[in-house]
Amino acid sequence: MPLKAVKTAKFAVLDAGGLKPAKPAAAPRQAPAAAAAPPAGVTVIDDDAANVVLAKLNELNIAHRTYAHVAVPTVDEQRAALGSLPGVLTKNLLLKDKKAGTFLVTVAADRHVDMKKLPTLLGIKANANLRLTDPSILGVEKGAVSPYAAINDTKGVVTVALDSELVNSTANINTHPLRSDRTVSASPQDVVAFLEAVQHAPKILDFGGTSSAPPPPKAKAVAAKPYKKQEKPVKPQQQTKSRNKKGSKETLDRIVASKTGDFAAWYGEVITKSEMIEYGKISGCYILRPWSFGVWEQIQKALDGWIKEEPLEVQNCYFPLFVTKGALEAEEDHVEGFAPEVAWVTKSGETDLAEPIAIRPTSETIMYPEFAKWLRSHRDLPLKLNQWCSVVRWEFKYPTPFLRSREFLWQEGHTAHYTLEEADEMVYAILELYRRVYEEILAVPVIPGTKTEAEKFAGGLRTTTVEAYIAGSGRAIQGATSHNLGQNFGKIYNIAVEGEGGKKTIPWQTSWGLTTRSIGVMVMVHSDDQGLVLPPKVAPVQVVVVPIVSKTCPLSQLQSFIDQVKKELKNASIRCKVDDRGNQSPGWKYNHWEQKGVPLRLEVGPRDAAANTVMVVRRVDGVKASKPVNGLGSAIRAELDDIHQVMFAKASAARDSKVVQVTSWSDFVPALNDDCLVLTPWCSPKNQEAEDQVKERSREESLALLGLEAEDERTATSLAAKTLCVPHDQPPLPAGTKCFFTGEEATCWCLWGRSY
Ligand code: 87F
Repeated sequence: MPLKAVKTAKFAVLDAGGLKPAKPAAAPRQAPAAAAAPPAGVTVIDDDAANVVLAKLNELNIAHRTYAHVAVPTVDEQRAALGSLPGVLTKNLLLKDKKAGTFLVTVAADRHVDMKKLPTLLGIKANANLRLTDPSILGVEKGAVSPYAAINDTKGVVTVALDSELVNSTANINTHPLRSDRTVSASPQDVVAFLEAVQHAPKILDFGGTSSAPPPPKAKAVAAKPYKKQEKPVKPQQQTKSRNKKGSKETLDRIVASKTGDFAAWYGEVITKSEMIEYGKISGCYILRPWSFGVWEQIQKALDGWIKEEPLEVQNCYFPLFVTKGALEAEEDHVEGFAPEVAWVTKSGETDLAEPIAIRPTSETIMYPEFAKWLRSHRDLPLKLNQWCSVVRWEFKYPTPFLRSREFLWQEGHTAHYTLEEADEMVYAILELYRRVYEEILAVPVIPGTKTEAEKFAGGLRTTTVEAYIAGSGRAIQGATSHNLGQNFGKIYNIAVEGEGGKKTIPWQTSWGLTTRSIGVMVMVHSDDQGLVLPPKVAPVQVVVVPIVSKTCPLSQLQSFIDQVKKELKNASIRCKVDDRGNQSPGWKYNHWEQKGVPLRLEVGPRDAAANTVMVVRRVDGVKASKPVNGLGSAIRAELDDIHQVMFAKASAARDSKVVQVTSWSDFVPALNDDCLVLTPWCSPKNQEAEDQVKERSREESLALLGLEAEDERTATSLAAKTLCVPHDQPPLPAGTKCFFTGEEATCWCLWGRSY
């Protein structure tokens, strides 16, 4: 709903000195609308240096105008004083619930706030008893409350919520800088920037209802270029400075790009600023810092445990990194197509090797000659091996950390069985474990299915896959694969056993792999503009404890209470860390751990210690709740489980809203352009020719819509649709349903999408 601008006409203007010029390096900000002459009875002053809000606005180079007037503790009086000043006046409600905490809710002055719906909107218990509370906790008097007062909440007690209508409007916000005889006019984005800078990044919520004001400019019609996503504004560069204990300024390098604005830039910032990735010296090679390697260790721990236990009983092993030319090239189908990606060692020192040796891109050709030696009798079967290692594939396509790198970590499993059925069982059992890694560990929903002939691993019989969806880019991504290799490799590497009747039998083999790509998928699916959001099962730190220390309450005073909190958590096997660094403020620490995606923050101050409680804040939705220290371990466990569910539900809803069924070609490319995964009735997973045609036609139609001639060959994200899989969970296919492309009788539903 549009907001209503202030209409009446008795206002005062401060001189333009209140509008500080931006420093040359700072991103220019749009100045508030020029003001007319002040009405009688109003004094014009420059910014008051003693006013910490005005000082902060200047420090942040935020363009603003300050208006001086008589004290106007009510909105009506403020409106009467300011008259036709362009912009929106605000209603500011400081509300408290004993358990849920304190909230400052700011909406346009004429906006109705439904108090019944408010708790749910704020993400607290629906029956929370929110009451107006004394504004002295924000260091202001009644009538001077505004979002700017958050600057005085150095303990981070208050959660600020702004109406999305207010934030999305082009109208300036006119509100008090700690005193009711001043009004500051600044853009909504700048009010948000101010709040972020004072460690009170607001919740932006839709309060519904009606109010009227200048509507935001209409977005350009997208019809001309339906596929190109609507441009979203990129956040201006921000750095958060917060006072530390000693009063010095520490700078937190905040994320600048937004997930909806520039997804690729946003991803790059999230993984570097959360300290997951450092760029290596060689293109496509990345350093996994402890924060991402810790995630990988959790993935490893889960999957490694599952494959080792009954009924699978896979054993871990390790094979060499190198492979001879002969072994690598023994299986033509397998290497064909992959050959350009193989990296070779050709020298030792200055001497050429007699024959170059390859660095493993996968280990079939290294392992299977050994299988041939070890497998003699059917009693030697099944053989089930796995190795955790890195592999090298010298890709030509542009690399992306985690998703596509030249060296990556994975596990590769290789098994041999007496019968085809046993091999199939193995393939599906592993696929189910991969589904569980994504859904139960990473909280990422996936679609299990079988690849078409065109997309399967050429060296095998059939390939199964789990496919994930990345809403931020509208693309699908293969999460992991599990292949039934049939007897192909057995024939090539002479693997044969004496069967039950004494007859020579070639075993049926499988191979399967899950890589560090899974970390990239997890980051892309869950993280937000504040940074990483880690699913609790893989977070290297699940709970960070931040002591709220001050001059009157040094750390020593809280130490024994903190030890008690820590013990409770450790006893419940919760990975926790106390951030007791003395050189950073609590606010800085909140932002730092938020950027690193730690699922829960416990704020521990003197009042909490006295009450034997802690304030628990969730990364996923910012919900705060006070919890007793007694029984804290099990309460936090339950909270972590709930966070996992919330993350999975959120990601599932985002994915499900983009899975559509299409039965005719005319709807196909438009659906792709709408970032959808498209389920179509399909003639046959074996019809490679038709599949190629769909790929080509979807590419051509998309290019034509964009007015482009060709795609960059190195892009990892083509415009062409690919088959992702034939999902194992098939919708009903009524007899007589026709293939959406060939018009032949359909045999299955096939899932298509643009993919990584
Ligand atoms: C690149 C160069 C050489 C993929 C390659 O999926 C060979 C290959 O064989 C290659 N890229 N592949 C297919 C890998 C198949 C299979 N290997 C075991 C897996 C899972 C783990």
